[in-house]
Amino acid sequence: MSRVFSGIQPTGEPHLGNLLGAVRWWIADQRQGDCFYCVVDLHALTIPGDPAELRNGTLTMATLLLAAGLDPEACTLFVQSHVPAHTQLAWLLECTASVGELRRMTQFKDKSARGGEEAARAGLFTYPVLMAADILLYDTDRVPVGDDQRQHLELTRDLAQRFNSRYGETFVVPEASIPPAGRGDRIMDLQDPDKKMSKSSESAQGTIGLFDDPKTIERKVKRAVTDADDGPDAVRYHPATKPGVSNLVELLATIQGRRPEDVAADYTRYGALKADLAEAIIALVEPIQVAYRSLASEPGSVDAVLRSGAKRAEGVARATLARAYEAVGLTLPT
Ligand code: ATP
Ligand code: LTN
Repeated sequence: MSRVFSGIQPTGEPHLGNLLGAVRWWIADQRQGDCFYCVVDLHALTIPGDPAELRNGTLTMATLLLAAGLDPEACTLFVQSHVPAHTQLAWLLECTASVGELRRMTQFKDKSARGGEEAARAGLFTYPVLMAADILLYDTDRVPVGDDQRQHLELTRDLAQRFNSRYGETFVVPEASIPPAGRGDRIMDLQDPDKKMSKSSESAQGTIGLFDDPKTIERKVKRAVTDADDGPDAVRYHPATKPGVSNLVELLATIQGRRPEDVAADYTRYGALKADLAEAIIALVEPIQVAYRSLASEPGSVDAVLRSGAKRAEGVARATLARAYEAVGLTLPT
């Protein structure tokens, strides 16, 4: 059985991009492989945030993942900070990565641009190394993520290969598993279709939150940016020249499991496309919200899932860490 690992940050409102680009694939994988899914709370500390929000966000995210369809009988769901091996391996990998290659990470450039690199947290710079540690600890074969994580996965592979050639075979070299282009790999912001839909963006109107109510979803979809021309053949799938409408077509196609070109052929004007899209999104998120409310009414059960998840994760992670310690010449306490 192949080993699958992926992670999601607990801060900010989870959105449609997270569901279509990642979580939906996690659910589909959970009975095909031996899957570990992680709420990466340590990664959330790389940007400013409120402790109470992080605390609540971690439980909210775990509850939402279960509500969306993760089955704790079929996969291992846990919180990153509950398994200390993640930060322990991260140090060995920081001593494997170079400053130059971390500098090339576009997510660091984007996220540090706001407040300036000088003020950015050092943890934001080393973020991808902790992510590599997450993945490599579990002898992971496959990592289901959205397209924005491609570069981090390449780095993870480079670090695994470098470590193996320096110290001897220690890590499995993982593959990224990204949805096919146009099938949820990169959902764009509805107000700014050149930017990806993101938890940390300021564009609340451009992001469809998984907790949004039907009215809000309708409004956001209706106001989504398209282009000026709304003639009889305005609906076309052409991301390069019509990014706004192509994103809407792609969303509907992804939800319906069809090709974007086929969906575009069903419509002429924007209005009908937007109405059908809003309806499809509501039908997708409503059952998740219902399940969420029911799970949230008994938080003790989610805690129990996380506790047993951490226990199982710990067993696997500790063995890999011991191998890596041994390989670099650290002595393990007996
Ligand atoms: P942030 O904006 O704070 O970086 P995020 O919205 O990217 O957050 P993450 O927790 O970093 O969310 O990502 C969880 C998963 O969702 C990752 O696999 C990521 O690739 C995927 N993902 C995030 N945004 C999108 C998107 N717009 N389209 C497709 N997949 C996405
Ligand atoms: N960096 C990812 C979140 C993340 C992750 C991981 C994804 C942290 N560790 C391990 C896959 C595997 C993000 O920002 N989306």
